[in-house]
Amino acid sequence: MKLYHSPTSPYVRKVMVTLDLTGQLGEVELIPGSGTPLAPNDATIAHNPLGKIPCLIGDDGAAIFDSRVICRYLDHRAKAGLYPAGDALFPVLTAEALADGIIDAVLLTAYEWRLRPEEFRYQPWVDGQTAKVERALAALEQTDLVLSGPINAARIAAGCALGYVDFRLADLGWRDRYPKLAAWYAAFAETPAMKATAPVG
Ligand SMILES: N[C@@H](CCC(=O)N[C@@H](CS)C(=O)NCC(=O)O)C(=O)O
Repeated sequence: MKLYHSPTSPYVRKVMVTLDLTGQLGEVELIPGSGTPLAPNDATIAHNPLGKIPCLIGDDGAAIFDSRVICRYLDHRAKAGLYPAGDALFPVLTAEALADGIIDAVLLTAYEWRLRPEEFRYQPWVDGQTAKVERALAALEQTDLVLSGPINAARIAAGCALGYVDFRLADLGWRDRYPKLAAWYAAFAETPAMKATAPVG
């Protein structure tokens, strides 16, 4: 397999942690693929018209994209059980979507200050994205399938989302407001798969 990759993308991190936890890390070649809406990456676009990473080239040579689809493919490929069968699947998918929504809001905020010229920045829009992060963190604080029990895809996504909050919104100070989430994350962030993929920059 090939993975269009960036060391700072939290969506790519979800895939890397899933590869590691399912014993498939040695089966994938990493290819630099990062771009932005203003500076798209041609190599990524050749496989994903949206120009977004992660994008995986699977066993049959076809592109698989969106981190949720890739993580589910890898789980299916390894029969790892990160996505439970039956009715238990849907709370995990919903909690994964909640964590991904945190990443979406933080990424949009980061794009605002990294890509948008200063005279076009609109603070109420940034505040709206930050409010989404806050509400989603409050919901994760109440999400038992993230905080305890067997490992699942939602927990991986939540770990990558919190890592990205710390990376891009270091001043948010979320730990005091969400102590259960903070205690869980303190331990999860120290696991080998998370330590090996921590964003640097
Ligand atoms: N929903 C997608 C989001 C992927 C995404 O937005 N990736 C960013 C990198 S962190 C990207 O490639 N952005 C480039 C762009 O938007 O043009 C997923 O879960 O994979």
